[in-house]
Amino acid sequence: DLDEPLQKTFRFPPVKTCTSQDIDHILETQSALALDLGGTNLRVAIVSMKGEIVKKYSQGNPKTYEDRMELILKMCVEAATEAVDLNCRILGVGVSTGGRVNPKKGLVLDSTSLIQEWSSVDVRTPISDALNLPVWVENDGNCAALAEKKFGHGRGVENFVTVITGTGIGGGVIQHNELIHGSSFCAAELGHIMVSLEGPECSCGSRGCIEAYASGLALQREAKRLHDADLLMVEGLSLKSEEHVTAAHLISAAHLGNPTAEAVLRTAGQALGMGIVNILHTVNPSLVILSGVLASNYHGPIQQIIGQRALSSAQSVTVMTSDLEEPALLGAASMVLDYATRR
Ligand code: ADP
Ligand code: BMX
Ligand code: MG
Ligand code: CA
Ligand code: ZN
Repeated sequence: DLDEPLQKTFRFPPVKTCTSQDIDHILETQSALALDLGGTNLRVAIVSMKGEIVKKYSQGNPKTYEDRMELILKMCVEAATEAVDLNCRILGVGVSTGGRVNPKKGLVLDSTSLIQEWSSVDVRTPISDALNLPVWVENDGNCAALAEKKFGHGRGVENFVTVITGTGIGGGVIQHNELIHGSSFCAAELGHIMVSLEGPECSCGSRGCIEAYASGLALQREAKRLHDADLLMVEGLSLKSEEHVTAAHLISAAHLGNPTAEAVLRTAGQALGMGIVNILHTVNPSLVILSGVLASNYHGPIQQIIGQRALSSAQSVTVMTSDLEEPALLGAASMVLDYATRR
């Protein structure tokens, strides 16, 4: 409300009446398509500006390049079509994937055996061509860190690290408010921090990596081993004869007091804890955020190992469990949403 003299100085343009089309446009929610490709699952979601997952699609991640790319395009087209009915305006596509990623080029450089036929792959071009939208690609652990920075416990935190457990273990490092990528896009592969000279084999080809001790796949391997040796079952644990043995069974068995399962879980927690101490001594974050299906099981053990094994100046770190539903998907979306709203 300007004073009269000012109203004369500033000549306001005539008020334009909104057409119903303009109003529809305003009511549309600006959104992103987000993809997450992991060792087990392929997820696609429509994500709103506020970080709400409007709709989510899940499939197994196919084992070959061809099948995977075909499914990616099919799921994206389906989601983009449904977005119209949901009144979501898709601004672009964000892709989170396991493997070393060159985000400038939209390339997956190389992958461990968790994702087969996923090395030297141009992920951007086929998706961008099929949907006619801009596409961002980033490593899944790095995406999880971006999600925490925008929507989670990492908001306003200058130096933090995230560790996400799924089939493997992903990581992301925020240093001075930015992701670190390193000299050849291999920084923050935190799952492959080694905590023993020998140790279990890892899907990266090495051994003793924290992923080989504490990931979903590692716990599933141990669950099977115990089951084969008749050491898994305990009163209260239900496992039908045709049912697959999973990490969840091992965790249940441990919680039900099976001492062998407890020992496996303790070793996993210790290995992960040691790995995190190594991270503290490398980048000295003020916060470590744990996410993924196994996060809550590891929170206590990690804090204990930090207390026992970290240098005193690193003890001030806070360890938290994420409260985000799907960090990797949300981080993938954030690349689109941040770009679209840049000033
Ligand atoms: P991806 O690795 O494909 O990104 P997810 O993050 O969805 O996939 O994690 C899948 C992994 O988590 C699988 O190894 C699965 O066995 C394990 N998992 C899923 N649900 C549970 C659960 N409730 N408890 C323990 N492990 C689980
Ligand atoms: C593996 C590696 C990481 C990834 C991590 C978590 C590949 C294909 N993956 O360590 O890049 O961040 O798994 O992946 O090289 P997820 O399958 O548990 O989501
Ligand atoms: Mg994942
Ligand atoms: Ca990473
Ligand atoms: Zn490894």
